[in-house]
Amino acid sequence: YQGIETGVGNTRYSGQVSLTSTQSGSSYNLTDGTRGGHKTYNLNHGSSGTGTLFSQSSDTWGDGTNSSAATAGADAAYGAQETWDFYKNTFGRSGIKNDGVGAYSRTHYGNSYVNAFWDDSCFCMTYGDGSGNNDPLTALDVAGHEMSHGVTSNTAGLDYSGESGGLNEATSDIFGTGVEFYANNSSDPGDYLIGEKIDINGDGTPLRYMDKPSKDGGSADSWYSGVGNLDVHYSSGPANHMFYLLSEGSGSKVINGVTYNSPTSDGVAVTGIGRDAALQIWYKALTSYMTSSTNYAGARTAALNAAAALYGANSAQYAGVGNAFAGINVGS
Ligand code: ASN
Ligand code: ZN
Ligand code: CA
Repeated sequence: YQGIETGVGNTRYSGQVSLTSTQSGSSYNLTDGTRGGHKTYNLNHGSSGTGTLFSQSSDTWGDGTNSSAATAGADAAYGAQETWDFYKNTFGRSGIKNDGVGAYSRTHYGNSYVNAFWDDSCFCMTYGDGSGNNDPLTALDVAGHEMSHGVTSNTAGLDYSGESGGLNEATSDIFGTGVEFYANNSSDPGDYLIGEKIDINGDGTPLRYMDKPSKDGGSADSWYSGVGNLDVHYSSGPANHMFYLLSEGSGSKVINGVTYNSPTSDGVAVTGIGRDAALQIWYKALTSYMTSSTNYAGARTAALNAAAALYGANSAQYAGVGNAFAGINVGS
């Protein structure tokens, strides 16, 4: 017997979730036959190949702690599932290449590896276990961020350096955040913070802040000539900030219990158009108008073109894009 099943994941970061698994004879494995056959593997601290597909005799995965290797598997499988569903149900995109084919995830990479990454050459996701193998990098926004690198590679192909590199990184933060809000998980509710669950700084602070990116100590809040010389995880700041302003507007706001305070570069207040419209505009800009060399000025034109195509050139959404870019010192 072989068939698609609904199992239970006891995750580290997202509580108890349902996971699509596969039954094969008397065992179950983490293959998601409803999402392009996405598979989740255990590298068991190796750093090459795939390791082994998570397989066991029960369809309950992990115990919510690191003492079960399958806990990270459950988080990774959940992240892949929610990322697939976000792209499918928000944009009608079927998988990273929009061809209905799933990727695969590898967990427990190396030892104390404090990163996660998408690799175009294997078409796969890899997660480290974090410092002291204690904080696996398997949170929902990280999963969505990394797999969105695959979407960018297969669409605009934004070069991973200079201003286009910052736009590439911001695109992953924007859609990773989109995945987190989409999942609507009570253990990991949507926010405009990146990596708030993985404690990468060891003091409980997130890796990045979209409302005011400079809070991370390295990111730029607004565009300036030379912003492209920053590391791409810092030159992403202005675009993350633009996306926050476009979604929620400037000033102070509490969302799901988190307080944001977003300034504009020119002090002119900006009104948000809502996250759903902002996501549609950024996705259309990425997939229809941006190219590998798009810079911040080009991103503004791409987003304006996208807003005009989706909502019309006289729409509040079109005006909102212009205002949000003005708020990061791009355009007027
Ligand atoms: N986590 C890093 C990132 O997505 C790893 C990388 O691929 N540069 O930016
Ligand atoms: Zn990235
Ligand atoms: Ca987040």
